[in-house]
Amino acid sequence: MNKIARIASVAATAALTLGLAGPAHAERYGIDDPSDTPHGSDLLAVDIQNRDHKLIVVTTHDNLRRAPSTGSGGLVYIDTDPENRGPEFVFVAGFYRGTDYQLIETQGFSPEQWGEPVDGNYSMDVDYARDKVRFEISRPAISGADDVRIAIKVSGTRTDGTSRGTVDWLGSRRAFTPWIARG
Ligand SMILES: [Ca+2]
Ligand SMILES: [Ca+2]
Repeated sequence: MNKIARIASVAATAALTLGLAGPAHAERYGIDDPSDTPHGSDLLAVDIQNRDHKLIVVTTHDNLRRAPSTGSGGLVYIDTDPENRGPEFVFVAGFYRGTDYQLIETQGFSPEQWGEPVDGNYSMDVDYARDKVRFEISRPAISGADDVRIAIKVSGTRTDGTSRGTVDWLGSRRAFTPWIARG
């Protein structure tokens, strides 16, 4: 085989590998969300990658700012067990400077159903320039669950100090995405 043919052969093999890896692995789900509230926390898009070793959720918002007065924050509910009604985990996070985040076990959507913090690796990063929040959750932190589906709720504080009218769910209230296969 001459050099050109060898390169072409390698390229063809690489293309085939990528072609097979696309649909069969790395399940990904993306969806836009309309402008629903006047607040900067308003959810505009979500991208979910259920990779083999970690779950990545990236949310896009109207306008995220560092100021604590924004009160911006969100809840990412993770459903891992279709036999058990509702989500099994909730990622609770503030989106302004100085706030913290925590992944918590839960029996459902209501804060009264929240349980203990999860012992595992997870992180959250806010990109104020791009109005994006990136949540990364290691597979063991969600008990090694395979397929997942997600529900997201965000909210903030208005200039009058109340949170009235700032709650925004991905889609409708307490609605989950379709099940997303483990990649
Ligand atoms: Ca929205
Ligand atoms: Ca469940």
